[in-house]
Amino acid sequence: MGVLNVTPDSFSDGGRYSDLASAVEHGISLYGEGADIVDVGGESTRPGAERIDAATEAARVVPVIESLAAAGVPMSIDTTRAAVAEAALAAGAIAVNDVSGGLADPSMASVAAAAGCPWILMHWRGHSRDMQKLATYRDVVSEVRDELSARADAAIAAGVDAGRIVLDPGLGFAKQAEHNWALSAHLEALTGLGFPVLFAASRKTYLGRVLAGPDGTPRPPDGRGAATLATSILAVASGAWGVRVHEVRDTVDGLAVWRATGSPRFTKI
Ligand code: PMM
Repeated sequence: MGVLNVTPDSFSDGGRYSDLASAVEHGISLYGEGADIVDVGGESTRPGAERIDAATEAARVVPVIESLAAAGVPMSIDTTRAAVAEAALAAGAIAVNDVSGGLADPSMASVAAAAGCPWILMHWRGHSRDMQKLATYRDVVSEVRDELSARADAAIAAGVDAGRIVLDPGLGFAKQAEHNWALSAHLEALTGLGFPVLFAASRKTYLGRVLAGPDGTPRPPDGRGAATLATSILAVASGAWGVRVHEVRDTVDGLAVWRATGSPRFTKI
């Protein structure tokens, strides 16, 4: 999954693709580099981000989705809002990526159920402005597993086909670095729930911290590509179904090497 943020303020690519032409060009290039799906988002979810309204969010993503659909690019819509998801699906998106796991907007489940599309449910405890205050766990692996399992149950109860659900640990969302690492090391707790698992570590701050220089300053997002690739390969080798990344070409190359070891585990949903 290639990342296309049509936002002025995302943590690593904010502002780069906020006009229609550059967003469409980048989406086409991610697909050309081998992304199976391009994830289009119009609202930044970086820690501390303030919310925008639904009309602004839809106005950012819908024209991009229309153009990319016309170019034959498969897309998911990265949104927590049912109205934005509905508009994006009508414009040509084929899946919903909901970082709130259906919690932010009670209408999202009925949109996903009616569309019959894949729905990515990410582990989430609250909106970006104050989510890091919610990063308290006794045992992060079992708590994230149980909270995600509850979200999947709620989706199925609302009429979503279980075969269309994808789970995501939500790295960096109400998580400290040690929580992200624990989840990465115990991905089997999530894959064991029986749903495909999406792993989305790309360029996140906890990788920058591992790569910090002697003064402790985290490596900036543009310098986190190799670390991202390492996490992606480890995740796929641990059973992840997909990886959400900014750098598609390197990821495709890394996965080709992994696949050459004879352990193909890719399935389409
Ligand atoms: N992270 C971001 C945005 N969308 N979606 C899923 N499913 N999982 C994530 O971890 C996730 C996401 C924030 O990162 P970005 O600024 O690189 O998009």
